[in-house]
Amino acid sequence: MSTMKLHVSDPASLLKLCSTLHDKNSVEIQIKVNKYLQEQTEASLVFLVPLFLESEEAVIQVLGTKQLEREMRFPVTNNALNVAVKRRCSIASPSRDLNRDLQDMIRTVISPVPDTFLNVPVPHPKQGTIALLVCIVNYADRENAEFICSELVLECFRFCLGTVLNTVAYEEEKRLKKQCQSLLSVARNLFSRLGNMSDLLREIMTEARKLTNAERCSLFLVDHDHNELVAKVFDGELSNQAVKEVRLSINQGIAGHVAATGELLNIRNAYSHPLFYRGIDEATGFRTRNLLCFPIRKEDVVIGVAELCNKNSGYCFDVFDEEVAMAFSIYCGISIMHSIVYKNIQDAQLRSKVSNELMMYHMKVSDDDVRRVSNCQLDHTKIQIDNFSFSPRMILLTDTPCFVLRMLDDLGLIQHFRIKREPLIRFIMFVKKGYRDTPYHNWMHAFSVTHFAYVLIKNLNLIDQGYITQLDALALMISCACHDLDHRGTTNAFQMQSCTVLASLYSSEGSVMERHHLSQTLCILNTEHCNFLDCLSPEQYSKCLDLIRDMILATDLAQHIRIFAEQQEMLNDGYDKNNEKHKRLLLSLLMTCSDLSDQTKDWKTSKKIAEMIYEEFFKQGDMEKSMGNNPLEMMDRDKARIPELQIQFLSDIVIPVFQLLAQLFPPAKCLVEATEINLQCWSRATNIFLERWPKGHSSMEILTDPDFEKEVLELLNFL
Ligand code: 7OP
Ligand code: ZN
Repeated sequence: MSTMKLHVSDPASLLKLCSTLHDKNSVEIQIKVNKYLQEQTEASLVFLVPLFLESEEAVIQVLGTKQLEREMRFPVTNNALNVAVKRRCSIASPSRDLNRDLQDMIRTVISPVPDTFLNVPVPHPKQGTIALLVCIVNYADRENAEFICSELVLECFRFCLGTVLNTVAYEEEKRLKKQCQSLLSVARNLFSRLGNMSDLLREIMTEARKLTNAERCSLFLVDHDHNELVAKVFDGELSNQAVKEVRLSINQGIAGHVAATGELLNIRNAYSHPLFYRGIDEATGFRTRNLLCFPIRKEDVVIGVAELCNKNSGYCFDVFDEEVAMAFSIYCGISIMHSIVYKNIQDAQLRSKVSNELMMYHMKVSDDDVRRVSNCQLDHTKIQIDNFSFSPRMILLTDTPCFVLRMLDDLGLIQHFRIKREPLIRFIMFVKKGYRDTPYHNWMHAFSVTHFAYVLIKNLNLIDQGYITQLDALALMISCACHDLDHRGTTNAFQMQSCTVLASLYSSEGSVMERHHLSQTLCILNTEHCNFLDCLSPEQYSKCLDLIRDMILATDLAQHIRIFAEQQEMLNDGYDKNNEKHKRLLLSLLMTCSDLSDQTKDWKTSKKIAEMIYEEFFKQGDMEKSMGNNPLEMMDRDKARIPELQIQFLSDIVIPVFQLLAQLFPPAKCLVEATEINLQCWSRATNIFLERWPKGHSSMEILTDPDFEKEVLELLNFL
């Protein structure tokens, strides 16, 4: 226990010191310790250098009894102090081996700076590392002076080390917390300016100057194509577009070096640095003293360089500034990249808008086309189109716009809403053009669906009986006409599987194609001279668009299957005309019925529709095969047993839908019956089909063989 005995210290003074170390402030504590050690060693100056081992940094806050205006941080690695740390014993070093800054600082307390000073390392009793250094300047000249000083220090810190280290660590934590907070608020500031690149760059420099207390700043972006640096912000002023851009070669000067190496440069004396270019100072009369130049990266690539010039208040940039600059540069990199991405997205959006305008312009429906429809010479009373058994597909393609007009007229909608004919006709003709030439999902399909909705509204007296309003009826008719706009003859599953543009736009919300049909509808509606809905009040207009949205999305069979149970429940509980939810379910049901209405026509139609649908399905199946995917059996021309698939489709989906309709509207029973006849036909067809199939006929050949249709009909007539 002899080590516990004090060799040189005066126990009373040391105890007195210990009893006063209760401040929560490392400066106060260091002043007291320094003062004690100055008295005991009779030195003119004692100061402590606490070490942060993780960061290999030293920090000096107090010289003797004087608190520095600004704490000094520097790396211990390249320093005279490091010798004592490495050797772990007291050592007298020449003062000139100290940092220039530190020498300057000491000069403010003792001038001239003495030649040597004693450096005493204090080890951490548990960790075995050096916790701090004590520097003793001008100590009493006595025998064994160095030994006595070291002993005084070690004995002192045997009691005070914990207090000193803990307060220093506590303040370091506080400093880091503050640094984090200020970086966070910088990040918030930067990230709110992503929409405007020049605004962002200016703000980056303002923040960088604020954080490091620099006098001036410049920012360069790297132009990798030309190996050049482009000056974006000079001295806090955004470079004017009118003034020619300032460009530097990437291997020129300090900024070029930083861009090339990606490493931060902290230059304490600009004029003695070989890379420094005096030309600018000479031209501007500005005097550059010191520089902190750091890279801004996107991942590993340097995309920019920031140059901070002249630390205010006469100091140099220190380790603290370097640290902040590196953290800050990460935010700069992220915000610059995001700003670029944001700009690209905005540009892409604008370009797509412009090209859409161009397309719309060329797709333009001429005034002549519109006039032809509005002056239609057809005798519309000659054919009666308003019954369930009428086949809209027998109407000539060129006459269809006129018939849409006639249906809307007949429902009293044009008159009721005072719809202007010209934009309405133009809208209808745009919609017609918006369909592709696919086997099934083409304009004739949309037209026949629209016709069926018309027959439903008219024959079931939906408006007069208060089931739906005129606005609902209008939205229903528009939805039918538009519900498959720009269909590509492929399913939702196909879009997802082959990662089409449409899938990337809409797959997260489901009903990929239906969302596209809706988007196309709104696009046409917003085209010049097409918005025939501007006669609606704003409330009616937005309600109408909501209805259109719901109804187009309802044409996804997956959506129908989701809400089928709700529709059943609604009809079992009794339909309530005043219930908004009931009305929505009814409108969805009307859409589904209209979309599937082909199957309520005669057998010839049912079979013809199957031909079209399987032609489309098989084309998709072929594409899937060529992409190395396995199509559904239904889409595979070598596997699809069409009659069986039709039986399944009619009995599982179509008949239940029309049964629901007939449950609410008894006159619709005929639709169920007509579909059931087709079901029977497909039943008969199964045998004929299976007979021919093994003989090498493809499923499509069998279906399109005229004898097939006849044979099925004959079998039916036998009944
Ligand atoms: N008749 C039809 C369709 C066969 C009027 C569609 C499907 C689902 C299950 C078959 C099946 C097809 C589907 C409409 C009409 C149109 C139904 C969506 C289809 N006869 N199909 N078919 N459909 O996905 F067993 F392709 F748009
Ligand atoms: Zn459809």
